Amino acid sequence: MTQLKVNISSRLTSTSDVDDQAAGIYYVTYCVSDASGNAAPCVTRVVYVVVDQSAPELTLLGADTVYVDVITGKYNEPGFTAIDKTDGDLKTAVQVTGSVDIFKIGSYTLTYTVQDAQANIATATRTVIVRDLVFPTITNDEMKAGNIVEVQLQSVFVDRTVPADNYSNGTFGPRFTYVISPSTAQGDADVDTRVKGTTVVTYKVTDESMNQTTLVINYVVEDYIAPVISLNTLDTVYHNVNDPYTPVKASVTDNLYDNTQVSLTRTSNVNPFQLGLYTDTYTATDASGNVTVRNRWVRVLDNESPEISSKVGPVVKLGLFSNVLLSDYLKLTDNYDSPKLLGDNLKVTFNDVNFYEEGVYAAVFETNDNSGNMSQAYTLLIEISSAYERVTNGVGSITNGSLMSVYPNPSNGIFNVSIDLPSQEEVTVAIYDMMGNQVVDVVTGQLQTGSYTVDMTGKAAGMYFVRMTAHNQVFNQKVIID
Ligand SMILES: [Ca+2]
Ligand SMILES: [Ca+2]
Ligand SMILES: [Ca+2]
Ligand SMILES: [Ca+2]
Repeated sequence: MTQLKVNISSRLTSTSDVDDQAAGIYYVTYCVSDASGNAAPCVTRVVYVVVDQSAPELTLLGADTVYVDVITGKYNEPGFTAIDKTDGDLKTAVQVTGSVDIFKIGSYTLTYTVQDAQANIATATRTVIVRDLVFPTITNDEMKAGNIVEVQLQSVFVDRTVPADNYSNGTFGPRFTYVISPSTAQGDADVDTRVKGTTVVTYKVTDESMNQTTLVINYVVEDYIAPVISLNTLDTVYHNVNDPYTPVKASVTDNLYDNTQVSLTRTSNVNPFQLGLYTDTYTATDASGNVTVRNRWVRVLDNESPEISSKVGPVVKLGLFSNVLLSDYLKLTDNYDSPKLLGDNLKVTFNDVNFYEEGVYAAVFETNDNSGNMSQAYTLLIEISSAYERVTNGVGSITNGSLMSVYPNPSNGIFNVSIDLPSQEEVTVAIYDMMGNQVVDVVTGQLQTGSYTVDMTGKAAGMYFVRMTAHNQVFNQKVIID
């Protein structure tokens, strides 16, 4: 018998409680019967409704591997994105674990994790490498051009070379290797200071990142200490002008060489005949060429006082009515300054000479040289007597005749006497004849300046003297009446 198959799908019925908006377990039941009403057993499908099973998409921005300079560098997070098909932007939900210590060389891993509402997890990692690209340094403050360090012969050698690296600090301590060759057991450069010569030392420092720096120093062992000059005098010496100058010999010592190997020379500009400040300059040079220069200051000075004496003996003998400059009788001497200068500095401290009256008078003088040395006061005695010859080798008086002037002179008997003193004082002016008799009293009183007309038209023609007494001094002016 042939079975006839007929499609009866159209007769299928189903029941369902599926809610695809809510997670859960649902059932769909399918039943069918044929046209004859024969029912087949119903079947049931279990439907699991689940929400979002896909993980978010986590994407790191920037490089997967980031490099940072140790200590000086800084790790800046390049950022990331996290997008979930269901939950949208989950960037703020991303958690980063792990850390970077920029003070420590190494490789650090940062782990980024994000999960959606259904705990679907996404992770990513980034590698941060803290590294040292800076080369170590080697320094020696005493090093000169040509990498030369001078080492004093026969001294104790101290290696002052210092290695350093940026990745060596208080926290970590020295973090490099340091190799010196040649070196001593103590690790310093091996420089023999007992003999002159050059020792070449190589310093090599390598940091943990294998950055390597090399320095070669030429240690030159020599004598660098200059000789010492002793002046054997004070630094400044005083020397009397016009005395021959023989310098005190300086002496020299050296740390290494004896005097046969050290030269000592002197140059000098000392002029003992002229006041001034001079130098003896000593130069010492040892056999290694070390030079010392030292100056002795030499001050040439005049500390001798001038002297005043008389050219004609202790007493100057003059006739009545003599008219002289008393200073002409003085002899002025000094070890350095000229008589002219001493004369310019001459002072009269006392004078009572009256040329119109017999007697023994005195004039006291003193002077000083240009260095300020004062003479002793000198007293010149003047004897005025009719027994001596009248001397008229000078018109005026001891001091400047401009203190008193007579004009016109010669005159017809009428003339003017004018006085002009430095200060007001007791003054007497009178006219005397050749015999010493006062013939006219011109003026007496406290005066400084004044002009007086004298009428002598009634007197005999001839020579007269206008005599002014002021300040204990006598001033004479010859006047002629025609
Ligand atoms: Ca998801
Ligand atoms: Ca370094
Ligand atoms: Ca020396
Ligand atoms: Ca002098």
